[in-house]
Amino acid sequence: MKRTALLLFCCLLQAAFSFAQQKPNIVIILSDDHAFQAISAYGSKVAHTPNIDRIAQQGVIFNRGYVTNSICGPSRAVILTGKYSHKNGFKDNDNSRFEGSQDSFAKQLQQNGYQTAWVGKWHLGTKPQGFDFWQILPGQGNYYNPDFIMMDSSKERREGYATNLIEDIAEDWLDQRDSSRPFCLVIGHKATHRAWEPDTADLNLYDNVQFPLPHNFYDNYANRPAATGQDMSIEKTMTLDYDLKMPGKNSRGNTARMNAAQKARYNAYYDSVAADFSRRDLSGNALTEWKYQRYMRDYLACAASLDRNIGRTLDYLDQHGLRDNTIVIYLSDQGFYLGEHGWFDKRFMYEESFRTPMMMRYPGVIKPGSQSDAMVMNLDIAPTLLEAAGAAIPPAMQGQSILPVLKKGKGREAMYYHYYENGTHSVSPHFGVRTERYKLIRFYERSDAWELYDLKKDPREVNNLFGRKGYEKITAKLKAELTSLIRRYEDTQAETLL
Ligand code: SGN
Ligand code: CA
Repeated sequence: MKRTALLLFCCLLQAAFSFAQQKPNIVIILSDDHAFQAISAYGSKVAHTPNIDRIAQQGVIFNRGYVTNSICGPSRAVILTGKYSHKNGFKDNDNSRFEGSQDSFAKQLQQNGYQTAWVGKWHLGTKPQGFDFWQILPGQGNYYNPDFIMMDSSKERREGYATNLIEDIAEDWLDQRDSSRPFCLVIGHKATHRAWEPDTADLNLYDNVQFPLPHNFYDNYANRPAATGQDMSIEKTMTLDYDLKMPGKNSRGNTARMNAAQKARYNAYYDSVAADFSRRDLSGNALTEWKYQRYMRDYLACAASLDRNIGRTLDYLDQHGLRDNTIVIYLSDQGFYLGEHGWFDKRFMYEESFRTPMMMRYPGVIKPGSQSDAMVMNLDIAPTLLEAAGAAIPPAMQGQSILPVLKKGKGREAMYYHYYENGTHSVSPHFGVRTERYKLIRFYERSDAWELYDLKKDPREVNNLFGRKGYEKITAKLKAELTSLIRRYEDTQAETLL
Protein backbone atom coordinates (compact mmCIF):
# COMPACT_ATOMS: atom_id res chain seq x y z
CA MET A 1 0.00 0.00 0.00
CA LYS A 2 2.76 2.37 1.10
CA ARG A 3 4.77 1.49 -2.02
CA THR A 4 1.79 2.16 -4.28
CA ALA A 5 1.29 5.56 -2.68
CA LEU A 6 4.95 6.39 -3.16
CA LEU A 7 4.82 5.31 -6.78
CA LEU A 8 1.74 7.43 -7.35
CA PHE A 9 3.43 10.40 -5.69
CA CYS A 10 6.50 9.97 -7.92
CA CYS A 11 4.33 9.77 -11.04
CA LEU A 12 2.48 12.92 -10.04
CA LEU A 13 5.75 14.69 -9.36
CA GLN A 14 7.08 13.70 -12.73
CA ALA A 15 3.88 14.82 -14.44
CA ALA A 16 4.05 18.16 -12.65
CA PHE A 17 7.69 18.53 -13.61
CA SER A 18 7.10 17.83 -17.29
CA PHE A 19 4.07 20.15 -17.19
CA ALA A 20 6.30 22.91 -15.85
CA GLN A 21 8.76 22.24 -18.66
CA GLN A 22 5.96 22.39 -21.18
CA LYS A 23 4.74 25.85 -20.33
CA PRO A 24 4.73 27.55 -23.70
CA ASN A 25 7.11 30.36 -24.48
CA ILE A 26 5.40 33.52 -25.69
CA VAL A 27 6.47 36.02 -28.32
CA ILE A 28 4.23 39.02 -28.89
CA ILE A 29 5.07 41.15 -31.88
CA LEU A 30 3.35 44.49 -31.44
CA SER A 31 3.53 46.93 -34.33
CA ASP A 32 2.42 50.53 -34.39
CA ASP A 33 -0.37 51.80 -36.66
CA HIS A 34 -0.23 48.79 -38.97
CA ALA A 35 -3.53 48.54 -40.86
CA PHE A 36 -5.12 45.17 -41.64
CA GLN A 37 -5.74 46.60 -45.13
CA ALA A 38 -1.95 46.55 -45.59
CA ILE A 39 -1.55 42.81 -44.97
CA SER A 40 -1.83 40.23 -47.71
CA ALA A 41 -3.26 37.63 -45.30
CA TYR A 42 -6.20 40.03 -44.81
CA GLY A 43 -6.76 40.19 -48.54
CA SER A 44 -4.65 43.17 -49.62
CA LYS A 45 -3.93 42.87 -53.31
CA VAL A 46 -1.12 45.43 -53.23
CA ALA A 47 0.80 44.83 -50.01
CA HIS A 48 3.23 41.92 -49.66
CA THR A 49 3.63 40.65 -46.11
CA PRO A 50 4.79 37.05 -46.58
CA ASN A 51 6.11 36.69 -43.03
CA ILE A 52 3.07 38.06 -41.24
CA ASP A 53 1.08 35.77 -43.51
CA ARG A 54 3.21 32.86 -42.24
CA ILE A 55 1.82 33.39 -38.74
CA ALA A 56 -1.72 33.35 -40.14
CA GLN A 57 -1.06 30.26 -42.26
CA GLN A 58 0.45 28.38 -39.33
CA GLY A 59 -2.12 29.52 -36.79
CA VAL A 60 -5.34 31.50 -36.62
CA ILE A 61 -6.18 34.83 -38.21
CA PHE A 62 -8.77 36.93 -36.40
CA ASN A 63 -11.05 38.71 -38.82
CA ARG A 64 -12.67 40.52 -35.94
CA GLY A 65 -9.85 41.62 -33.67
CA TYR A 66 -10.59 45.01 -32.07
CA VAL A 67 -9.12 47.49 -29.61
CA THR A 68 -10.90 49.20 -26.73
CA ASN A 69 -9.32 52.65 -27.33
CA SER A 70 -7.65 53.22 -30.68
CA ILE A 71 -4.38 54.93 -29.81
CA CYS A 72 -0.88 53.89 -28.90
CA GLY A 73 -0.21 54.28 -25.16
CA PRO A 74 -3.77 53.37 -24.15
CA SER A 75 -3.72 50.23 -26.29
CA ARG A 76 -0.43 49.10 -24.79
CA ALA A 77 -1.78 49.70 -21.29
CA VAL A 78 -4.87 47.61 -22.11
CA ILE A 79 -2.72 44.78 -23.48
CA LEU A 80 -0.53 44.79 -20.37
CA THR A 81 -3.27 44.97 -17.78
CA GLY A 82 -6.25 43.26 -19.44
CA LYS A 83 -8.30 46.24 -18.25
CA TYR A 84 -10.10 49.11 -19.98
CA SER A 85 -8.46 52.55 -19.94
CA HIS A 86 -10.74 53.90 -17.19
CA LYS A 87 -9.48 51.06 -14.96
CA ASN A 88 -5.77 51.07 -15.84
CA GLY A 89 -5.68 54.88 -15.78
CA PHE A 90 -3.97 55.43 -19.15
CA LYS A 91 -6.74 57.09 -21.13
CA ASP A 92 -4.81 59.15 -23.67
CA ASN A 93 -1.31 59.90 -24.86
CA ASP A 94 -1.51 63.59 -23.90
CA ASN A 95 -2.36 63.56 -20.21
CA SER A 96 -1.92 60.05 -18.88
CA ARG A 97 0.92 58.49 -16.95
CA PHE A 98 1.06 54.73 -16.67
CA GLU A 99 1.11 53.59 -13.07
CA GLY A 100 3.63 50.79 -13.40
CA SER A 101 2.98 49.37 -9.96
CA GLN A 102 -0.35 47.92 -11.08
CA ASP A 103 -0.81 44.28 -12.01
CA SER A 104 -0.04 43.07 -15.52
CA PHE A 105 0.29 39.83 -17.45
CA ALA A 106 4.06 40.27 -17.25
CA LYS A 107 4.04 40.31 -13.44
CA GLN A 108 1.71 37.31 -13.34
CA LEU A 109 3.96 35.40 -15.73
CA GLN A 110 7.01 36.25 -13.65
CA GLN A 111 5.27 34.82 -10.60
CA ASN A 112 4.66 31.68 -12.64
CA GLY A 113 8.30 31.13 -13.47
CA TYR A 114 8.61 33.06 -16.71
CA GLN A 115 11.47 35.30 -17.79
CA THR A 116 9.99 38.41 -19.30
CA ALA A 117 11.31 41.08 -21.67
CA TRP A 118 10.01 44.08 -23.60
CA VAL A 119 12.10 45.66 -26.35
CA GLY A 120 11.38 48.57 -28.70
CA LYS A 121 8.46 50.98 -28.59
CA TRP A 122 6.85 51.26 -25.19
CA HIS A 123 5.39 54.78 -25.09
CA LEU A 124 3.87 54.62 -21.62
CA GLY A 125 5.94 57.38 -20.05
CA THR A 126 7.01 55.51 -16.93
CA LYS A 127 9.61 52.73 -16.81
CA PRO A 128 8.53 49.16 -17.57
CA GLN A 129 7.77 47.02 -14.52
CA GLY A 130 7.28 43.27 -14.54
CA PHE A 131 10.05 42.73 -17.09
CA ASP A 132 13.38 41.09 -16.23
CA PHE A 133 14.84 42.88 -19.21
CA TRP A 134 13.80 45.89 -21.20
CA GLN A 135 15.34 48.28 -23.68
CA ILE A 136 12.92 50.84 -25.08
CA LEU A 137 12.66 53.78 -27.44
CA PRO A 138 12.09 57.11 -25.72
CA GLY A 139 8.48 58.12 -26.53
CA GLN A 140 7.82 57.62 -30.23
CA GLY A 141 11.52 57.03 -30.92
CA ASN A 142 13.31 57.57 -34.22
CA TYR A 143 13.50 55.44 -37.34
CA TYR A 144 17.16 56.21 -38.04
CA ASN A 145 19.99 55.73 -35.56
CA PRO A 146 17.54 55.75 -32.65
CA ASP A 147 18.31 56.19 -28.97
CA PHE A 148 17.30 53.40 -26.61
CA ILE A 149 16.63 53.80 -22.90
CA MET A 150 18.60 51.19 -20.97
CA MET A 151 17.56 49.64 -17.67
CA ASP A 152 19.90 51.94 -15.74
CA SER A 153 18.08 54.93 -17.33
CA SER A 154 21.03 55.85 -19.54
CA LYS A 155 20.45 56.44 -23.23
CA GLU A 156 22.34 54.66 -25.95
CA ARG A 157 22.29 55.67 -29.58
CA ARG A 158 22.40 52.77 -32.03
CA GLU A 159 23.50 53.02 -35.62
CA GLY A 160 20.98 51.57 -38.03
CA TYR A 161 17.28 51.35 -38.82
CA ALA A 162 14.88 51.00 -35.87
CA THR A 163 13.01 47.92 -37.09
CA ASN A 164 16.25 45.98 -37.65
CA LEU A 165 17.75 47.16 -34.37
CA ILE A 166 14.71 46.20 -32.30
CA GLU A 167 14.85 42.69 -33.76
CA ASP A 168 18.61 42.53 -33.05
CA ILE A 169 18.03 43.43 -29.39
CA ALA A 170 15.24 40.84 -29.14
CA GLU A 171 17.50 38.10 -30.56
CA ASP A 172 20.40 39.11 -28.31
CA TRP A 173 18.13 38.72 -25.32
CA LEU A 174 16.89 35.33 -26.51
CA ASP A 175 20.51 34.21 -26.99
CA GLN A 176 21.46 34.93 -23.39
CA ARG A 177 18.25 33.95 -21.58
CA ASP A 178 18.09 31.06 -19.10
CA SER A 179 16.95 28.29 -21.42
CA SER A 180 15.71 26.09 -18.57
CA ARG A 181 12.77 28.45 -17.98
CA PRO A 182 9.90 29.56 -20.22
CA PHE A 183 10.03 33.11 -21.56
CA CYS A 184 7.70 35.87 -22.65
CA LEU A 185 9.14 38.43 -25.03
CA VAL A 186 7.35 41.48 -26.40
CA ILE A 187 8.88 42.99 -29.53
CA GLY A 188 7.43 46.49 -29.85
CA HIS A 189 8.03 47.94 -33.28
CA LYS A 190 7.93 51.61 -34.19
CA ALA A 191 6.88 50.79 -37.74
CA THR A 192 4.55 51.77 -39.35
CA HIS A 193 4.10 55.00 -37.40
CA ARG A 194 4.07 58.47 -38.94
CA ALA A 195 6.11 59.94 -40.66
CA TRP A 196 6.63 56.59 -42.46
CA GLU A 197 10.37 56.79 -43.08
CA PRO A 198 11.38 53.61 -44.91
CA ASP A 199 14.68 51.81 -44.60
CA THR A 200 16.96 52.95 -47.44
CA ALA A 201 16.89 49.33 -48.66
CA ASP A 202 13.14 49.57 -49.29
CA LEU A 203 12.65 53.12 -50.60
CA ASN A 204 11.48 52.31 -54.09
CA LEU A 205 9.76 49.00 -53.40
CA TYR A 206 6.29 50.20 -54.37
CA ASP A 207 7.25 52.80 -56.99
CA ASN A 208 5.57 50.98 -59.82
CA VAL A 209 2.31 50.32 -58.03
CA GLN A 210 -0.72 52.51 -58.61
CA PHE A 211 -2.93 52.26 -55.52
CA PRO A 212 -6.68 52.19 -56.06
CA LEU A 213 -8.53 54.89 -54.11
CA PRO A 214 -10.79 53.53 -51.35
CA HIS A 215 -14.48 53.86 -52.26
CA ASN A 216 -15.13 56.46 -49.58
CA PHE A 217 -11.94 58.46 -50.24
CA TYR A 218 -14.08 61.52 -51.08
CA ASP A 219 -16.42 61.12 -48.10
CA ASN A 220 -18.33 64.38 -47.47
CA TYR A 221 -19.03 63.49 -43.77
CA ALA A 222 -22.71 64.37 -44.18
CA ASN A 223 -24.68 64.03 -40.97
CA ARG A 224 -21.51 63.23 -38.95
CA PRO A 225 -20.21 66.31 -37.08
CA ALA A 226 -17.25 64.49 -35.46
CA ALA A 227 -16.03 63.21 -38.82
CA THR A 228 -16.48 66.71 -40.24
CA GLY A 229 -14.43 68.24 -37.42
CA GLN A 230 -11.39 65.94 -37.52
CA ASP A 231 -7.93 67.07 -38.53
CA MET A 232 -6.49 63.90 -40.05
CA SER A 233 -7.24 64.13 -43.73
CA ILE A 234 -4.82 63.41 -46.52
CA GLU A 235 -6.08 66.52 -48.28
CA LYS A 236 -5.72 69.07 -45.46
CA THR A 237 -3.67 67.58 -42.62
CA MET A 238 -1.03 65.50 -44.34
CA THR A 239 1.89 67.77 -45.16
CA LEU A 240 4.02 67.71 -48.27
CA ASP A 241 7.23 68.45 -46.42
CA TYR A 242 7.09 66.64 -43.06
CA ASP A 243 4.93 63.68 -44.07
CA LEU A 244 5.86 63.27 -47.71
CA LYS A 245 9.46 64.52 -47.60
CA MET A 246 9.06 67.19 -50.31
CA PRO A 247 11.07 70.43 -50.05
CA GLY A 248 9.86 72.78 -47.32
CA LYS A 249 10.56 73.99 -43.79
CA ASN A 250 9.95 70.59 -42.19
CA SER A 251 11.29 68.45 -44.96
CA ARG A 252 13.07 65.24 -43.98
CA GLY A 253 13.58 66.29 -40.38
CA ASN A 254 15.13 63.02 -39.38
CA THR A 255 17.94 63.19 -41.92
CA ALA A 256 19.65 65.17 -39.17
CA ARG A 257 20.17 61.85 -37.37
CA MET A 258 21.40 59.99 -40.42
CA ASN A 259 24.97 59.14 -41.28
CA ALA A 260 26.38 60.24 -44.63
CA ALA A 261 25.57 57.01 -46.47
CA GLN A 262 21.99 56.87 -45.19
CA LYS A 263 21.45 60.55 -45.99
CA ALA A 264 22.84 60.22 -49.51
CA ARG A 265 20.52 57.32 -50.42
CA TYR A 266 17.51 58.85 -48.73
CA ASN A 267 17.97 62.26 -50.32
CA ALA A 268 18.74 60.83 -53.75
CA TYR A 269 15.42 59.01 -53.68
CA TYR A 270 13.25 61.87 -52.42
CA ASP A 271 15.06 64.48 -54.57
CA SER A 272 14.02 62.56 -57.65
CA VAL A 273 10.42 62.25 -56.36
CA ALA A 274 10.47 66.01 -55.66
CA ALA A 275 11.71 66.83 -59.16
CA ASP A 276 8.89 64.80 -60.67
CA PHE A 277 6.39 66.39 -58.29
CA SER A 278 7.49 69.87 -59.24
CA ARG A 279 7.12 69.11 -62.96
CA ARG A 280 3.53 67.96 -62.42
CA ASP A 281 2.37 71.25 -60.86
CA LEU A 282 -0.66 69.62 -59.23
CA SER A 283 -3.63 71.11 -57.42
CA GLY A 284 -7.10 70.10 -56.19
CA ASN A 285 -8.01 66.42 -56.30
CA ALA A 286 -5.00 65.59 -58.45
CA LEU A 287 -2.74 66.86 -55.66
CA THR A 288 -4.67 64.94 -52.97
CA GLU A 289 -4.45 61.78 -55.02
CA TRP A 290 -0.73 62.26 -55.59
CA LYS A 291 -0.33 62.61 -51.81
CA TYR A 292 -2.28 59.39 -51.34
CA GLN A 293 0.00 57.49 -53.73
CA ARG A 294 3.12 58.80 -51.97
CA TYR A 295 1.64 58.04 -48.54
CA MET A 296 0.92 54.45 -49.57
CA ARG A 297 4.41 53.98 -51.00
CA ASP A 298 6.17 55.21 -47.87
CA TYR A 299 3.80 53.37 -45.55
CA LEU A 300 4.12 50.02 -47.31
CA ALA A 301 7.88 50.41 -47.66
CA CYS A 302 8.06 50.83 -43.85
CA ALA A 303 5.84 47.76 -43.51
CA ALA A 304 8.21 45.76 -45.73
CA SER A 305 10.98 46.11 -43.15
CA LEU A 306 8.52 45.24 -40.40
CA ASP A 307 7.51 42.10 -42.25
CA ARG A 308 11.10 41.11 -42.99
CA ASN A 309 12.05 41.44 -39.34
CA ILE A 310 9.03 39.40 -38.28
CA GLY A 311 10.45 36.78 -40.64
CA ARG A 312 13.70 36.98 -38.70
CA THR A 313 11.83 36.36 -35.43
CA LEU A 314 10.10 33.30 -36.90
CA ASP A 315 13.38 32.02 -38.38
CA TYR A 316 15.07 32.41 -35.02
CA LEU A 317 12.42 30.26 -33.36
CA ASP A 318 12.76 27.63 -36.11
CA GLN A 319 16.54 27.58 -35.97
CA HIS A 320 16.66 27.27 -32.19
CA GLY A 321 14.12 24.48 -31.92
CA LEU A 322 11.63 26.80 -30.24
CA ARG A 323 8.87 26.79 -32.80
CA ASP A 324 6.79 23.94 -31.39
CA ASN A 325 6.68 25.28 -27.87
CA THR A 326 6.25 28.98 -28.54
CA ILE A 327 3.07 30.97 -28.95
CA VAL A 328 3.51 33.80 -31.45
CA ILE A 329 1.00 36.63 -31.47
CA TYR A 330 1.07 39.41 -34.03
CA LEU A 331 -1.03 42.50 -33.52
CA SER A 332 -0.89 46.23 -34.01
CA ASP A 333 -1.67 48.73 -31.25
CA GLN A 334 -4.64 49.73 -33.42
CA GLY A 335 -5.71 49.87 -37.02
CA PHE A 336 -5.12 52.81 -39.34
CA TYR A 337 -6.76 54.65 -42.23
CA LEU A 338 -5.21 54.13 -45.62
CA GLY A 339 -7.34 56.75 -47.33
CA GLU A 340 -10.73 55.48 -46.15
CA HIS A 341 -12.92 58.55 -45.43
CA GLY A 342 -10.01 60.52 -46.94
CA TRP A 343 -7.91 59.91 -43.82
CA PHE A 344 -4.69 58.73 -42.29
CA ASP A 345 -4.33 58.18 -38.46
CA LYS A 346 -6.76 56.28 -36.22
CA ARG A 347 -8.87 57.10 -33.07
CA PHE A 348 -12.41 56.73 -34.47
CA MET A 349 -14.60 53.75 -33.67
CA TYR A 350 -15.06 53.21 -37.40
CA GLU A 351 -13.82 49.84 -38.55
CA GLU A 352 -10.39 50.69 -40.01
CA SER A 353 -9.06 52.04 -36.70
CA PHE A 354 -11.26 50.13 -34.24
CA ARG A 355 -10.19 46.84 -35.80
CA THR A 356 -6.59 45.73 -35.61
CA PRO A 357 -4.68 42.96 -37.31
CA MET A 358 -4.45 40.04 -34.90
CA MET A 359 -3.17 36.51 -35.43
CA MET A 360 -1.79 33.76 -33.26
CA ARG A 361 0.31 30.68 -33.83
CA TYR A 362 0.13 28.03 -31.10
CA PRO A 363 1.44 24.68 -32.37
CA GLY A 364 -0.49 21.68 -31.11
CA VAL A 365 -3.34 23.85 -29.86
CA ILE A 366 -4.41 25.99 -32.84
CA LYS A 367 -4.96 24.26 -36.14
CA PRO A 368 -2.83 25.83 -38.90
CA GLY A 369 -4.80 27.90 -41.39
CA SER A 370 -7.68 28.63 -38.98
CA GLN A 371 -9.92 31.64 -39.50
CA SER A 372 -11.89 33.17 -36.65
CA ASP A 373 -14.83 35.54 -36.96
CA ALA A 374 -15.28 35.74 -33.19
CA MET A 375 -15.21 39.25 -31.77
CA VAL A 376 -11.99 39.38 -29.78
CA MET A 377 -10.14 42.37 -28.36
CA ASN A 378 -6.69 43.51 -27.28
CA LEU A 379 -8.25 43.36 -23.79
CA ASP A 380 -8.20 39.56 -24.15
CA ILE A 381 -4.46 39.17 -24.71
CA ALA A 382 -3.49 39.21 -21.00
CA PRO A 383 -6.01 36.55 -19.87
CA THR A 384 -5.19 34.44 -22.94
CA LEU A 385 -1.49 34.39 -22.09
CA LEU A 386 -2.18 33.54 -18.48
CA GLU A 387 -4.45 30.66 -19.41
CA ALA A 388 -1.85 29.32 -21.85
CA ALA A 389 0.77 29.55 -19.08
CA GLY A 390 -1.48 27.63 -16.70
CA ALA A 391 -1.70 30.66 -14.41
CA ALA A 392 -4.81 31.96 -12.67
CA ILE A 393 -6.51 34.94 -14.33
CA PRO A 394 -6.91 37.71 -11.74
CA PRO A 395 -10.60 38.62 -11.39
CA ALA A 396 -9.77 42.32 -11.90
CA MET A 397 -8.80 41.59 -15.52
CA GLN A 398 -11.75 42.49 -17.75
CA GLY A 399 -10.83 40.56 -20.87
CA GLN A 400 -11.60 36.93 -21.56
CA SER A 401 -9.23 34.24 -22.71
CA ILE A 402 -9.39 33.59 -26.43
CA LEU A 403 -8.51 29.90 -26.06
CA PRO A 404 -12.03 28.65 -25.17
CA VAL A 405 -13.41 31.07 -27.77
CA LEU A 406 -11.35 29.27 -30.40
CA LYS A 407 -12.75 25.93 -29.32
CA LYS A 408 -16.37 27.12 -29.34
CA GLY A 409 -15.91 29.37 -32.38
CA LYS A 410 -17.91 32.07 -30.64
CA GLY A 411 -16.71 35.25 -28.94
CA ARG A 412 -18.64 38.05 -27.29
CA GLU A 413 -21.98 39.25 -28.64
CA ALA A 414 -21.10 42.92 -28.33
CA MET A 415 -17.96 45.02 -27.85
CA TYR A 416 -17.50 48.19 -25.85
CA TYR A 417 -15.18 51.00 -27.01
CA HIS A 418 -14.13 54.29 -25.39
CA TYR A 419 -11.76 56.86 -26.89
CA TYR A 420 -10.76 59.86 -24.75
CA GLU A 421 -8.05 62.01 -26.34
CA ASN A 422 -9.20 65.49 -27.26
CA GLY A 423 -6.18 67.11 -28.88
CA THR A 424 -3.94 66.13 -31.81
CA HIS A 425 -6.05 65.47 -34.93
CA SER A 426 -9.16 66.96 -33.30
CA VAL A 427 -11.13 63.77 -32.92
CA SER A 428 -14.01 64.08 -30.48
CA PRO A 429 -14.02 61.71 -27.49
CA HIS A 430 -16.62 58.99 -27.92
CA PHE A 431 -17.78 55.61 -26.75
CA GLY A 432 -20.01 52.99 -28.25
CA VAL A 433 -21.04 49.45 -28.86
CA ARG A 434 -20.64 47.16 -31.85
CA THR A 435 -22.67 44.02 -32.35
CA GLU A 436 -22.54 41.53 -35.19
CA ARG A 437 -24.52 43.86 -37.43
CA TYR A 438 -24.79 47.32 -35.86
CA LYS A 439 -22.71 50.04 -34.31
CA LEU A 440 -23.93 52.80 -32.02
CA ILE A 441 -21.55 55.64 -31.11
CA ARG A 442 -21.97 58.53 -28.71
CA PHE A 443 -19.61 61.48 -29.32
CA TYR A 444 -19.14 64.00 -26.49
CA GLU A 445 -17.03 67.04 -25.48
CA ARG A 446 -15.89 68.24 -28.91
CA SER A 447 -19.00 66.99 -30.72
CA ASP A 448 -22.28 66.11 -29.07
CA ALA A 449 -23.90 63.53 -31.31
CA TRP A 450 -24.94 59.94 -31.77
CA GLU A 451 -24.27 57.74 -34.80
CA LEU A 452 -25.82 54.47 -35.84
CA TYR A 453 -24.59 52.17 -38.62
CA ASP A 454 -25.98 49.08 -40.21
CA LEU A 455 -22.67 47.39 -41.03
CA LYS A 456 -24.31 44.84 -43.27
CA LYS A 457 -25.83 47.47 -45.57
CA ASP A 458 -23.19 50.14 -45.03
CA PRO A 459 -19.80 48.53 -44.23
CA ARG A 460 -18.00 51.77 -45.10
CA GLU A 461 -19.90 53.68 -42.43
CA VAL A 462 -20.97 56.73 -44.38
CA ASN A 463 -24.71 56.56 -43.70
CA ASN A 464 -25.54 57.64 -40.15
CA LEU A 465 -28.97 56.20 -39.36
CA PHE A 466 -29.35 57.66 -35.88
CA GLY A 467 -32.73 59.30 -35.45
CA ARG A 468 -34.01 57.90 -38.77
CA LYS A 469 -37.58 56.63 -38.88
CA GLY A 470 -37.75 52.87 -38.65
CA TYR A 471 -34.62 52.53 -36.48
CA GLU A 472 -36.20 53.28 -33.09
CA LYS A 473 -36.33 49.65 -31.99
CA ILE A 474 -32.76 48.74 -32.90
CA THR A 475 -31.51 52.01 -31.35
CA ALA A 476 -33.25 51.19 -28.07
CA LYS A 477 -31.82 47.69 -28.12
CA LEU A 478 -28.30 48.94 -28.77
CA LYS A 479 -28.61 51.59 -26.05
CA ALA A 480 -29.64 48.88 -23.61
CA GLU A 481 -26.65 46.79 -24.71
CA LEU A 482 -24.36 49.80 -24.34
CA THR A 483 -25.70 50.56 -20.87
CA SER A 484 -25.20 47.00 -19.78
CA LEU A 485 -21.58 46.93 -21.01
CA ILE A 486 -20.84 50.27 -19.38
CA ARG A 487 -22.15 48.87 -16.09
CA ARG A 488 -20.33 45.59 -16.49
CA TYR A 489 -17.00 47.34 -17.09
CA GLU A 490 -17.82 50.03 -14.51
CA ASP A 491 -17.19 53.02 -16.77
CA THR A 492 -18.88 55.49 -14.47
CA GLN A 493 -18.00 58.55 -16.59
CA ALA A 494 -19.70 57.09 -19.66
CA GLU A 495 -22.75 56.18 -17.60
CA THR A 496 -23.40 59.87 -16.91
CA LEU A 497 -23.43 60.56 -20.66
CA LEU A 498 -26.05 58.03 -21.70
C1 SGN B 1 2.12 61.85 -33.03
C2 SGN B 1 1.77 61.94 -34.51
C3 SGN B 1 0.28 61.83 -34.69
C4 SGN B 1 -0.22 60.56 -34.03
C5 SGN B 1 0.19 60.58 -32.56
C6 SGN B 1 -0.24 59.37 -31.78
N1 SGN B 1 2.24 63.19 -35.07
O1 SGN B 1 1.61 62.95 -32.36
O2 SGN B 1 -0.02 61.81 -36.07
O3 SGN B 1 -1.61 60.45 -34.12
O4 SGN B 1 1.60 60.66 -32.50
O5 SGN B 1 0.30 58.19 -32.33
S1 SGN B 1 3.79 63.29 -35.48
O6 SGN B 1 3.92 64.57 -36.16
O7 SGN B 1 4.59 63.24 -34.27
O8 SGN B 1 4.13 62.19 -36.36
S2 SGN B 1 0.45 56.96 -31.41
O9 SGN B 1 0.73 55.80 -32.27
O10 SGN B 1 1.54 57.20 -30.51
O11 SGN B 1 -0.81 56.80 -30.73
CA1 CA C 1 -0.15 53.55 -32.63
